[in-house]
Amino acid sequence: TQRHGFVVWFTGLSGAGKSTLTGLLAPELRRRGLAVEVLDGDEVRAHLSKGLGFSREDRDTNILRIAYVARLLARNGVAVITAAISPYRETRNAARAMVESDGVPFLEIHLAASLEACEARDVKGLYAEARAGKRPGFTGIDDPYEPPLIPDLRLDTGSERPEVSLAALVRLLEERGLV
Ligand code: GGZ
Repeated sequence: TQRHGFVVWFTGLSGAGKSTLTGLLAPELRRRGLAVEVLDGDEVRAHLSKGLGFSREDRDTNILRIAYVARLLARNGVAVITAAISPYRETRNAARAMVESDGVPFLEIHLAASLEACEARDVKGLYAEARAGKRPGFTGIDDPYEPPLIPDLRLDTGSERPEVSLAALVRLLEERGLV
């Protein structure tokens, strides 16, 4: 029996926990017998989107490429997890439309850690660089992030532990009959 693919689309600020949650969800889905592929912003920008910057146009190009590949994979039964900031509402909606045009379920998951929480962690020191003016156009500092109005799920990754977020996410996938 062919598995049905789907797309879990994480969106949130740098440091909101997209990669962390991806690192928990992917093995959990594999454990349940699903074929899983991850499209992480950093990884995609090293390969598929090499050379793109952080203007609105380049971010949109990046996101629509990720959506295109996610669609190809998911319509062949793969559970796809994407982890890019994807700051623009309209572009996320275009990503959803592309995926759903093939009848593939698309779940927009807002990792809603506040800017304050992300900046306090500053795992990679990027916020400090942005505040110092060394990274102009940094999301949340001097570049927009448009939160989803009606996400499939919103997780408070600023305060709750990643394992708790994961459990809520798996529950949603079960409710939707995807796992
Ligand atoms: C936002 C930036 C920027 C700027 C470099 N703005 O936490 P990270 O480091 O590892 O993830 C961020 C990543 C963002 O790439 P995405 O492909 O996810 O962005 S988008 O969806 O908007 O296309 C961050 C780093 O790249 N980074 N400069 N100016 N994040």
